[in-house]
Amino acid sequence: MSNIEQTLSIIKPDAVERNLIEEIKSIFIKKNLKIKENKKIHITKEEAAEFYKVHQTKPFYDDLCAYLSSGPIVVMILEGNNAVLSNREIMGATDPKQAKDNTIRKLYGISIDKNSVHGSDSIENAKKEINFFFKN
Ligand code: IDP
Ligand code: MG
Repeated sequence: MSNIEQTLSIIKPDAVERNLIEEIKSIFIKKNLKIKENKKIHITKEEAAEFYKVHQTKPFYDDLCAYLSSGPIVVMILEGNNAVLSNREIMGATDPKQAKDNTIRKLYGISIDKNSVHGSDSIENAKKEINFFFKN
């Protein structure tokens, strides 16, 4: 049975800087996730802090917010069967060193912080994150 969901994906500054936008998009498309919305933006550190506020108690929070706002990013709504989990599988583990072969983070991630992509971790967070970037 199909279970069509939407999730939020971000191509992070390290990947945009290395001109990996089209490669990464083509991986989602090959794996049957449609790119429903897509925009290249450069957010402020304050916006990054709002987006990542679930991590505000973590020791890496400040660096994380500085990083996400350090250069252009591409934010996308991906849609497809079990899109939230499917995107997480396509991305691979947070730390590229732990990520499985052929995942985006294994292929392109540089380090645990410069790990090339973000993906929502639940349906509820996907809704919040989509709304954060694509509210009208
Ligand atoms: P996720 O991106 O795989 O969902 P989260 O645990 O939600 O991973 O962490 C959000 C982001 O924070 C990660 O993608 C990574 O860039 C960064 N991060 C996570 N853990 C660490 C760490 O231990 N040191 C530095 N950065 C980290
Ligand atoms: Mg996360």
